[in-house]
Amino acid sequence: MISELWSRPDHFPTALADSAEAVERTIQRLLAPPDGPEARVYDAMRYAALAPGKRLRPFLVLASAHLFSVGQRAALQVAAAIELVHTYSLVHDDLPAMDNSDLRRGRPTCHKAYDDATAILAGDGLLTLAFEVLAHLDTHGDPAVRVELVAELAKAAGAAGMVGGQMIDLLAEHDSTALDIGAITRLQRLKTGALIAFSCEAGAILGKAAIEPRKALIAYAHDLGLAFQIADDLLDVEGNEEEVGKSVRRDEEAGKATFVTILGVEGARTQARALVDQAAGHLDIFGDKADLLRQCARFVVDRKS
Ligand code: GRG
Repeated sequence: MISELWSRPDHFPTALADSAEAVERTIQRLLAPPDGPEARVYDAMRYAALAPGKRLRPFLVLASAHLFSVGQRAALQVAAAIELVHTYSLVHDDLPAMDNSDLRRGRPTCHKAYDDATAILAGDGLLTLAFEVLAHLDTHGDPAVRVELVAELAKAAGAAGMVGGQMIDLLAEHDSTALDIGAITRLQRLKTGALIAFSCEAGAILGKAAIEPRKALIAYAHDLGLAFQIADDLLDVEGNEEEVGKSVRRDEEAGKATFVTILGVEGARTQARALVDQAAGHLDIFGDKADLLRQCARFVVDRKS
């Protein structure tokens, strides 16, 4: 049972820490380095994936799977897979050809610690491993469930999701008037929201849930994803590098249109809080069992990193 992972199943910060520990153990197992010179790419993959991240997406997988009483091993496989894809996106986003960042998760970025080519390969290795994990028998006994997980994650991570969002973002760079609020919302739904939505839906896929609870989780995830992005934009303006663990003021330097440039700091904060309330409202059908997901929505906008 997933709830056995949580030493305090009613307390979000502890549940997040317990989930993170379990998912890190799973990633350690999945990334056991081989003998031979290819070990270097495993080192770089481990460096990036085991760096201290919040493990928010894995938490969403575990908490959504908990709603449908999914087994712990299956949920941890999917939780690790989503974290591998997320980490790949960070490694590639930090490269000189994209965001050109030196700091990630409080450490030198993967290409700074290794080199550009190794970082590209590490990202490729993380992305492809995620699909190997989803296709593994440990993830679910029913091959139809495994195929659905593979197809949904591919959609969320690919050109119809995160990659597409990143493309729009790169095209709009250096032009703060290129995107209006509708266009920014769409861009972020793709770039950040699609993986968050998959994380929430994954529990329903694993649990072979009915359409109604599945729709409720997708609606929750959409509001949560936007609130998360607004909070990220606020951190870029208000946070400090040490606490946030990555370079800040990058949006301003790049002259980027963000929720904050359009809504202002206070407007963005108000919008993020309204989205959190709306997100929590979608969970009513799950009763108390969704309390951690409700607390998670608050955390997403109150976080400092
Ligand atoms: C390179 C295909 C490709 C996509 C990159 C996700 C992404 C797209 C870029 C990351 C840049 C960025 C700062 C996006 C804003 C939202 C976001 C994904 C923040 C990082 O996620 P957190 O806060 O990070 O969950 P941790 O380190 O805690 O896992």
